[in-house]
Amino acid sequence: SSRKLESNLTVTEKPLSMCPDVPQGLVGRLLIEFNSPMTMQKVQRENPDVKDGGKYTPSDCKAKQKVAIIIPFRHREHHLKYWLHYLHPILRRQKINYGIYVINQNGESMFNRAKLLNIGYTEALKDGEYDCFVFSDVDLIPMDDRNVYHCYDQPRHFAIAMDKFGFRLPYTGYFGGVSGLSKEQFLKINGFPNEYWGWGGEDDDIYNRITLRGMKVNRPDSRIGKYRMIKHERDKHNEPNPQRFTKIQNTKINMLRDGINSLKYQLLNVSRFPLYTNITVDIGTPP
Ligand code: UDH
Repeated sequence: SSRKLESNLTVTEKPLSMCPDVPQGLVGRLLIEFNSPMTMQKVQRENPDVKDGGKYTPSDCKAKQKVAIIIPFRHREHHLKYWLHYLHPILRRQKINYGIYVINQNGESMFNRAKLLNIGYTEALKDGEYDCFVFSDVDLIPMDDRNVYHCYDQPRHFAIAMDKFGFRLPYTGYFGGVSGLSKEQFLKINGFPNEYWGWGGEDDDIYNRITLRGMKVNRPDSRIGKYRMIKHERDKHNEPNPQRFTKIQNTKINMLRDGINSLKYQLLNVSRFPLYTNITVDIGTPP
């Protein structure tokens, strides 16, 4: 009946307005420490509004972007607990519509950070209509929530002032730690290189790709871009790559064939945990 229709219309919720460019409710500078004991159970209790697989959507406004946060990973469970403990509340205050993807390299062969990030991009898109990708090391925590984890007009470098580098950019072309590219920006550079095995160089290669395609890295103010890194020793099977210096000389040629257009891996497992989605992959071994 029309009465019924009328009452149905009254309960229809009015559409949410867009989230403001500068989110309300940010607190600014944060106290970050890694001494207090941390358990996954505790972090889960702290974040009841996060949905299975580590998904969150602001409830009081409509976010402009959908952001996949990609973490390259192997044997860093202890760091992941702190990362989730600090980042979920920050991202919530930033009014980000997001999902967390931990890309776990199976086995003990040489680590390959950039290839894991390419896999994160690919797998996240199978799971949701993401238009922005934030790539974060598992041991880096922003010290200020005004460092907003979404995408910008140009590729964004977030981790510009880490404690281990004396809170300064180590060199002008540094693009390591935490970065963010829109889907369009990522595809414009053919994604990231798959051929950097072991530590180093892959972030410089990404920086080269960005500038070679006429884009310019965008950064926050240095007071806002401060980070704490969880102290750790060098991991096994991630030794410095001696080829990195020559490889970054050849980005211009190599980026045409090595990237998201040449990515090959084997998907082993996808698990949705309460605070993140774990994706375990076999990425092969260096040639
Ligand atoms: N990562 C892992 N597992 C590994 C290696 C790397 O999860 O075995 C991931 C993790 O997200 C890490 C990121 O890749 O944050 C970058 O690797 P890294 O932390 O080894 O690189 P970073 O430059 O440290 O931060 C280099 C070793 C410093 C040794 C200092 C000893 N005092």
